[in-house]
This record gives sequence, structure tokens and C-alpha cells, in this order.
Amino acid sequence: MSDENLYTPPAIWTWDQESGGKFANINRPIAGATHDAELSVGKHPLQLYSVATPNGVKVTVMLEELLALGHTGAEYDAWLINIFEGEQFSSGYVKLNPNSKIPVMEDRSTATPTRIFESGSILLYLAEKFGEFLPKDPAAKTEAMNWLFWQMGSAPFLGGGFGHFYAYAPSKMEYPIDRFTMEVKRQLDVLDRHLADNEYLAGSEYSIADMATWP
Ligand SMILES: N[C@@H](CCC(=O)N[C@@H](CS)C(=O)NCC(=O)O)C(=O)O
Repeated sequence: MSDENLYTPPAIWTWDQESGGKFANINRPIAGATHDAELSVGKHPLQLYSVATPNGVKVTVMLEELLALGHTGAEYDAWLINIFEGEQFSSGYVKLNPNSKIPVMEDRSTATPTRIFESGSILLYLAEKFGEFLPKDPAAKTEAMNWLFWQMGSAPFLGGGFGHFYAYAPSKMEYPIDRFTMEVKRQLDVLDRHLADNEYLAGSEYSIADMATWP
């Protein structure tokens, strides 16, 4: 490991400069809106604000699966959020997702519109609303939840960390690349071993855990 990457962290970190790297223009240490703009609303019961990243794809897979089963209540308007341009920080978007990440969904078929953020929460909301893709058997349902939370808790953060240091950071640093690569590979091995003995993550039934994990 070379010395050029040595950094002595200050006792109290302050935001003095952009961190560098591909997403420096949208990275800030504070939450909230950066500009005023309302979101578009279409005619369907569900409004989805997203983009086709792995986290975004989870929800479109679920909606398309529901539509394929004939659930017309799952008709949705899909609005593209350009996260490279910071559209996730508009006042309208932050009202639906205070965490400013895609995807977010609004269900306008409820008495007052319901906002749903976090891809796992959206999958669970849709599974319960339509009674699909979540096993009815309690043991299998728990297994689906185990894998859904496993995916949510590990993959995006680890995959994101891996991708950041491997591809987007302003310089290539051995330590974080090795650290993230090792853990991403271990997580994939967890998955591989489980799927060696099970057709789907929850056992024999295709569920929202698979939809979360596949992308
Ligand atoms: N835990 C969140 C993660 C969502 C997430 O990380 N979204 C990324 C794209 S995959 C995003 O919106 N990035 C924009 C940003 O960080 O400003 C979820 O599952 O919904």
C-alpha cells in the first residue's frame, strides 16, 4: 500500500470541500431539498419515481409481475428521476422520500395518498396490498423476510461501496477495494450456497426476496 493515500482524520470533521469522484456534485453531509420543484402525477393508482439502477429495478420487476397476474390496481406511472442531476433533492421528491434516494412510490388509491420509500418497504407494501409473492405459510414467509432484510441490509451498501472505490473514487486505493471486494464476494458465496439447496430464496416459492436480490 502506498503512502500517498495516508490521511489523518481531524478530531471534528467539517465539510470544507467536495469529496471528489464521480458523484461529488450531488454528495452533501446534510439532508433536505436543494431546490423547489413539484413531482409530476399521472392517471394511474401508483406513481413510481425511479431510475433503472439495481434498487430501482426491484420495484418495476414486482409491478410488472403483478400486472402479468392480472392485477389492474398495479397500473403505474413511471417517472424518471435523474440522480446524476440531483432530481432526488427537489422539494417534491423529499416530501415523498426524506432520504432522497430512488425508488419512491406513492399509492393514490388510498383515502389519503400513501408514500412508500426504501425498495424493501415498497416490495412488502405491494406484496401485502395484492396478496402475492409473499408465502402464506409462516415459516416460509419468515424465510422470505430473512432474505429480503439480508439483501437490504448488506447488498446495496456493500455493492455501492465496492463500486465506489473500484470505479468512481478519484484514486484507486488498495485497502478499501480489498475490504469491499472480500465482503461482496463472501455475500455472493452466502447466496450461492443457499441457492445450491433451494430453488428460490424462501424455498420453493418465488417471492419478493428474489425480486430484491436478482438485480
Ligand atoms: N436503501 C435504499 C437505497 C436506495 C439507493 O441507494 N438509491 C440510489 C440509486 S441505486 C440513489 O438514489 N442514489 C442517489 C444519491 O445517493 O443521491 C433502497 O433500497 O431504496
